[in-house]
Amino acid sequence: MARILYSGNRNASSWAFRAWIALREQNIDFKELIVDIRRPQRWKNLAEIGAFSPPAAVPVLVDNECVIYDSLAIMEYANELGDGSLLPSNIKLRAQARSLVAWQHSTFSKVCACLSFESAFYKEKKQLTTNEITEAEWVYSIWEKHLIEHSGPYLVGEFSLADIALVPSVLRLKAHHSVSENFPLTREWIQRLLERPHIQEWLTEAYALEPIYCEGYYSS
Ligand SMILES: N[C@@H](CCC(=O)N[C@@H](CS)C(=O)NCC(=O)O)C(=O)O
Repeated sequence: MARILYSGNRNASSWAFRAWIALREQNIDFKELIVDIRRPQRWKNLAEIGAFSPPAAVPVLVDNECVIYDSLAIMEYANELGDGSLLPSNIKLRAQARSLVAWQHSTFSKVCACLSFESAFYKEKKQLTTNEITEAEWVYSIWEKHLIEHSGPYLVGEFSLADIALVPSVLRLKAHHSVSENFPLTREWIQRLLERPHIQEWLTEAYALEPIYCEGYYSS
């Protein structure tokens, strides 16, 4: 097998999760090597990744001589290697899908910043602050608007990279603050999204792992 995805722990690597979903959804053949990014071995293992990939992070897809780093580049590559269906053919819808992906990729992590991906898998969840609840509700309202505008079933109509990019955020937000009846389309979208077989496959493995506790989670 000449195509290798250097991935991360199922319950820790949200970025690898996105790349992996895109590859699987497009039926791309690849071998996966899971890099253990738990501390303290994280540093040694990522340094080894740095020997062939400048960011020294996961995910990295090595396709023969081509090293593709960063989940966003891998998602786009998966879509192009496959049938291209993960981005809408309509230019404006495609731009909207890319806007959601870009937002997730750049500043979205500041939303409820103390809710790491790892925390989505904790048995005991902390209580959110009032500000965090307001932020979560605001995000749900934005997803709801997208779903109303495009009549679903996914954020920009058909299933796309936008939905894939948001899976880890869906998990960490909904694990801490359930989506109320005020956002009926969002509730249905989340259920539809998380029931996709590939996403289920990753999550089943993730829930079976020992949780990875992040410092400060219960005290922040
Ligand atoms: N922008 C990168 C972020 C990758 C990233 O931060 N990966 C984490 C694991 S989920 C990592 O390897 N971090 C190591 C580091 O940043 O030192 C991407 O989308 O692939």
